[in-house]
Amino acid sequence: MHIDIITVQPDLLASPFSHSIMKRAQDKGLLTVQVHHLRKWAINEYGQVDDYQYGGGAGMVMMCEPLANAIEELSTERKFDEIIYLTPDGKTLNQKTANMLSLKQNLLLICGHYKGIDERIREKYVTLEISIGDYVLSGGELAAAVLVDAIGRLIPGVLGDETSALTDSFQDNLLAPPVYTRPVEWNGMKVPDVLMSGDHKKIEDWRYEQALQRTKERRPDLLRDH
Ligand code: 6GU
Repeated sequence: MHIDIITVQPDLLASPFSHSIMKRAQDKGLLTVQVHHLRKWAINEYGQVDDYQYGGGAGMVMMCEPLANAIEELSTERKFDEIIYLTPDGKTLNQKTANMLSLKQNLLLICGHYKGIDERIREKYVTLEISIGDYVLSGGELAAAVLVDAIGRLIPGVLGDETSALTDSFQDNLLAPPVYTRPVEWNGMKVPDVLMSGDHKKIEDWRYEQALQRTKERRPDLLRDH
């Protein structure tokens, strides 16, 4: 998979993809991420990419021309499966959307800043609008980093243990069960006996029950779709 990201704050996206699982995905050649500074497509020598909004009001709007030129140029290099705009008024990201996007070849992410991007760019180019939750960030960059991480680890072959993404929280609209490691007793608290029984069927049943219980208590809303 190749992911292009258009931003006015490339520094914010310099390091998140060079660690851990994201690094492994790139080292294995399964994921490449390219960050593009929108200034490259600025309309004048001052590097202008935003302007005042029609109708008045505080806050700048990212202009059509630089964005359109960036999108058009990158589209000559790659055929994008989705052009995604990160915005608080987009569809809230969930595991189902991450799964769907992890099977694509080429994605283009557009990070909004200030008051966002001119509506006409959304109309003409954007195929999917994503928010990462009901709170406001200063820009789309951290949301883009979250999205790339959520997608990247799901790309077939990225995770060493192929089954481990399948047992993540949310993968079946269930939260993950509790986990334990050594020592068997710590601060008077013991690891549940069943986990040391060696009975794989019993362990699997226990984990499922725990996951169900935890989801009922913490996220009953998820059980509707389970
Ligand atoms: Cl995608 N962008 C911004 N600016 N804020 C957000 C968001 C995105 N998702 C949640 N809050």
